Amino acid sequence: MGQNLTQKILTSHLVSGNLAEGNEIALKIDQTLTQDATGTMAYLQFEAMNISRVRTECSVSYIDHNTLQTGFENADDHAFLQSAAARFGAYFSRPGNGICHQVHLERFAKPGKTLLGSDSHTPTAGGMGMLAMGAGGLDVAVAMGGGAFYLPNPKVLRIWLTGQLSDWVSAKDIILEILRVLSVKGGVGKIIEYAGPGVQTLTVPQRATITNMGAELGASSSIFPSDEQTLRFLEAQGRAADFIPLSADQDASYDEEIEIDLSLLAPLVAQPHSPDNVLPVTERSALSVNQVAIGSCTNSSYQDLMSVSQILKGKHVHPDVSLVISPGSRQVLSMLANNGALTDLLDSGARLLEASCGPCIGMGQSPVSKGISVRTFNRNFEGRSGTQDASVFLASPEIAAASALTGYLTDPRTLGLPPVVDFPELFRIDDSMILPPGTADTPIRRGPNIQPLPLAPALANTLSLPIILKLGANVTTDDIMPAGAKILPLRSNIPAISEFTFHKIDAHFASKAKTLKQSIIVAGHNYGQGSSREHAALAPMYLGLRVVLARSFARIHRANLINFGILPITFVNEEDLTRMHAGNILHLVNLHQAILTPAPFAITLNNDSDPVWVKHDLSERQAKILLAGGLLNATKASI
Ligand code: MIC
Ligand code: SF4
Repeated sequence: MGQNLTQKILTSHLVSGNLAEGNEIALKIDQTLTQDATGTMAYLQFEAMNISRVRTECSVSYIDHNTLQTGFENADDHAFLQSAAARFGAYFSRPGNGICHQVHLERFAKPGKTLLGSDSHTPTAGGMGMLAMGAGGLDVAVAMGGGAFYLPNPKVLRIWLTGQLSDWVSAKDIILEILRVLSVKGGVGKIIEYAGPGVQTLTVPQRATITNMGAELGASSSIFPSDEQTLRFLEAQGRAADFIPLSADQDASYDEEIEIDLSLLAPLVAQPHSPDNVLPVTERSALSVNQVAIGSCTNSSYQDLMSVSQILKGKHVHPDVSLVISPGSRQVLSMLANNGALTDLLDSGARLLEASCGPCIGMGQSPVSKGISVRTFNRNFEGRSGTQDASVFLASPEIAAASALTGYLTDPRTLGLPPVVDFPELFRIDDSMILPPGTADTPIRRGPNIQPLPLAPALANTLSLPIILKLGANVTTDDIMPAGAKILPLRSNIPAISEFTFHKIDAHFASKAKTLKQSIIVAGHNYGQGSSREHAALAPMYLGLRVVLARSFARIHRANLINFGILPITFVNEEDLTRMHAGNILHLVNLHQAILTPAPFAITLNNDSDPVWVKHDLSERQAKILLAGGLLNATKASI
């Protein structure tokens, strides 16, 4: 029996575990990426491991999230990261050079390799035939030090693409359709592999839009084969030498399969407040729009922005719409400037932002109160835009540009002939904003915003924990630890950022948690979906959260909880969640024994005689991490 593409890369990188069984596997990581909002922690953690230089083939530290510099904090982080990259042997992509995923695809991603990034959209590089995964900063720090990356052995879901996209239908519509079918939980525990005759009709940037938003499916990764399109992209980036052909064997098998006929797709939107709340744009086309935001790591490639410029050329943005555009990289921006498309955008009334994450992570451009914002981004969680009562619709660049012109949510097919964008023979290549690694004696610059890392206490054997919050399904890490211009600058200062934990759900959470000293959260399915930010584990740990009891967890957040010494457990009988309320006490006894044994165990709710049966699904490695009080403690103890 042949291998699928995922199995091929897993096999060639397997350090321990067995691909035939459903347990944990460990992989060798070839490349890492970090960004500034998670990178300061990752580099502080790397430093704490006392390893002098990175041991990967290539590690890149990007500055793309916090570039507003509203105070000294962001600038402190940038200086720290620049000096840390130089000292520890990583490349440093300077602020202004672009969004990590876009730049990585352009300049570093290689077919057949593994990439681990401290950002949930790292699978973007799967558009290049790379096995790219998001993780918490600490897991990335371990990988930078040459350590393996552990993950539950994934299932492989094949999405067989047939046909060809119709005019005005784009890669964004493909992934929105998949989200409609599978939901934000549909990819959990899976790697999504694309195959079929439709694949060759998609360029690498289109594929990257699809693999990028695989994160919204909860998938561990998404991957396309490496083929003629891959070679074409690499040649145009002056990197033909990085090409290898790679695809699944003809007789490969898959755990699950679905099929999508590209020619049947129509322009789609994801309605507030979830990326899987998808329907055809025609069903919402009467809706007035206040803001259109084009950019983010999903849709800010040269091809995307050229389409937008052609749609806007010679026309003017509707007077009631604010149109903001953030190019994905300096390469994209300079090509638009060079060929005149930037002038078309500016003449239409578009407001140009830096090549960075910007509004996607609430760094400016919050919509008007109760505003409708159409964004080409990947997440529309409530409040993420910075305006709590705004409604964010996710859509293709074509829908976004059309809506900016008309002032209402618009089916681009009403505009007539579609844009025609030639694939560049050669992109503009200028790596001068990527600083090569420096020498090991480079001094680290550490401003007052860089605070030492708090460590978790070892897991106690007996715990009586008050339920501090009872939550529903699909709680996001944006709910747990919001981002935005006010909070993001505090990412390297856990005592300061912890004050904002669950702020939008309960403004008094931090003070309550401090009064209780120790606590537990109970929740529904898919707890911790979304961003990889480990602050959503670190800050609650700092405030005394010891256990989360949920119906199920999102992969990255569950790993982050374990890494920071918080025990994630699930219900044997999901209905038991209905028995619990905030303020109740959960008693856990003989925990050490319980987590070292695979069997379910009983805990007590208040003084109820009827116990609550729970399970932990921890590997032995993870149980030991918890017993040590988190991965950093465990790693230190083993050095
Ligand atoms: C996001 O899109 O939510 C982020 C900001 O890129 C995060 C990382 C972070 O919170 O720093 C992600 O996706 O992992
Ligand atoms: Fe940046 Fe948004 Fe992409 Fe996250 S999803 S990396 S904030 S552009």
